[in-house]
Amino acid sequence: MRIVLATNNANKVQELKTMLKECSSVSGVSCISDTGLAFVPQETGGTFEANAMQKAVETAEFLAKNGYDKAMIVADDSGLEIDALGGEPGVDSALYMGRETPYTIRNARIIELLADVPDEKRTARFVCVIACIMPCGEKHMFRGKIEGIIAREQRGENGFGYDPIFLVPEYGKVMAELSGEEKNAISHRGRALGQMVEMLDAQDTPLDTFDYELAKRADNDTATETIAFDEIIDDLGIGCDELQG
Ligand code: ITT
Repeated sequence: MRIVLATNNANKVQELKTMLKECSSVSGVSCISDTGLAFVPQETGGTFEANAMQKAVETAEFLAKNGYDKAMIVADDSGLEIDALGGEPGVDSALYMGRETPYTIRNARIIELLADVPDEKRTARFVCVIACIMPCGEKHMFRGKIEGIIAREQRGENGFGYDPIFLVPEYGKVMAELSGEEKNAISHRGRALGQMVEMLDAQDTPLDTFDYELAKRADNDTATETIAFDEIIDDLGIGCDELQG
């Protein structure tokens, strides 16, 4: 089974590719930019589930039109929910204070906003929903989360985004102080992806049935099959397999 990651976030790509290396059901992982094509799916759903499935469906539809119709498409919608901010930034985590605003500035601002919030009310969680569309059109969603505390200062050099302010209580360290391996073992993304890998490993049909080179392009004269994406779009936002932390 080959996978195309429906994300333009290089940090997510790196984490997902690293974790999928261990999966025996997966023969190769690419991201949108690896195909030589450029595509930015919309995220207008308002929930992690709706956005993840929207990204998967739109990317699958775009790639199928360009000849990439036999890979499994995997999208990730994720973010940080801070209880003292009423769940913000939440689904808008990438856009919070402006997409181009450096995370050092965003994280400093969050620390400032929470300056008077006592330790016991600084609770937060990272959430990740992975939506995938199999080459046969079947779709699945998996949710992972990790609970933590918003730190009073930024620390650590690893990870990305809000990792420098997300304290993981059992480690006594912020996420950005954990190694990649440590983060992937406990993170929202690692937990959601772990459920997807379990689903792949449990498939009865040999997955290689659908496995072939991602080399065809729309301008090739080779005929390509396309998946019934209209059906998938009709079902957008439903069909969550598991909703567990
Ligand atoms: P794609 O839509 O192309 O996947 P994106 O960055 O726009 O990329 P999201 O809409 O899912 O993706 O926003 C996710 C944001 O949540 C991300 O940009 C970070 O700000 C934050 N985030 C998600 N996972 C994180 C993690 O593991 N560590 C730190 N911040 C994270």
